[in-house]
Amino acid sequence: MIMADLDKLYEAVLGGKLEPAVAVTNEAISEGADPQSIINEHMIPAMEEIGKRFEQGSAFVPNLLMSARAMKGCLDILKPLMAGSETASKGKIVIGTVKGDLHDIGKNLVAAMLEGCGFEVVNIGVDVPREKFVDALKESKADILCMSALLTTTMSYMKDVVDAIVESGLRDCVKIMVGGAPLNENFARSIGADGYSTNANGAVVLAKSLMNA
Ligand code: B12
Repeated sequence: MIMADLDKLYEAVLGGKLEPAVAVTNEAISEGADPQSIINEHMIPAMEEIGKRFEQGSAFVPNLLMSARAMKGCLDILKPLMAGSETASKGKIVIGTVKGDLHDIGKNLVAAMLEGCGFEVVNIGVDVPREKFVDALKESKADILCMSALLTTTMSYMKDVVDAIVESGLRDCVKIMVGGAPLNENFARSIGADGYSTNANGAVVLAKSLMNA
């Protein structure tokens, strides 16, 4: 029985209040709450709401940053609890947000879920140029590359990265997955990616199917 008031977690992430968000998360975890449900049912809806308010002009960049900080604080607690739930590695994945783009909440969530579901994940951060993606793939010998973009102005850079991978001769050794709010299936296909998903759960399903393909 979960006694922790998870509505307060929603309010804390929405209000950008790190300490209360972390406190409710810790309480819920100690009572046996499922990390994935905490993220999907309380934290993501709060980020969606702050995004909506930002679009409507009733929230501003500092609000977004505070909410992002609260979300990250909770994710740091939940991530280790999701990892290692399955033992043998399902495959190796390099993940990064493309050049010019600093959004990393969604990417980190995808990375955490993939890790939690048995993939080995190399997270190479944000604002990643094409050479760095190629180098990371060479170094890690990853099976899958995941790219994230949250801006309409940066999503086109994904094509540059795909081209760089083709030029480096690695295209046949790696599957490419893309995601981020402004993307869609058609865009993913048009840049030559192997798959697209709108969310972190879908990313896991897709990665598993690409590994079996
Ligand atoms: C938080 C936020 C910020 C924070 C980011 C903090 C951080 N550390 O990430 C800060 C304040 C820094 C920020 C800055 C900016 N932002 Co901003 N930001 C957002 C906001 C509100 C939420 C994004 C988020 O975290 N969502 C929650 C996560 C969980 O969802 P997600 O990222 O979509 O990820 C999910 C899926 O997309 C998918 N996914 C994501 N990546 C991948 C990868 C793969 C491989 C797969 C399969 C799936 C997948 O799975 C994820 C989990 O389910 C959005 C609004 C929105 N509704 O999206 C605006 C938004 C993206 N930002 C926007 C803008 C304009 C900016 C700024 C230009 C603002 C400014 N004037 O300074 C700057 C740009 C900075 C830069 N160069 O990147 C616009 C973009 C508009 C556009 N069409 O391009 C948006 C849409 C807001 C708006 N409506 O105006 N932002």
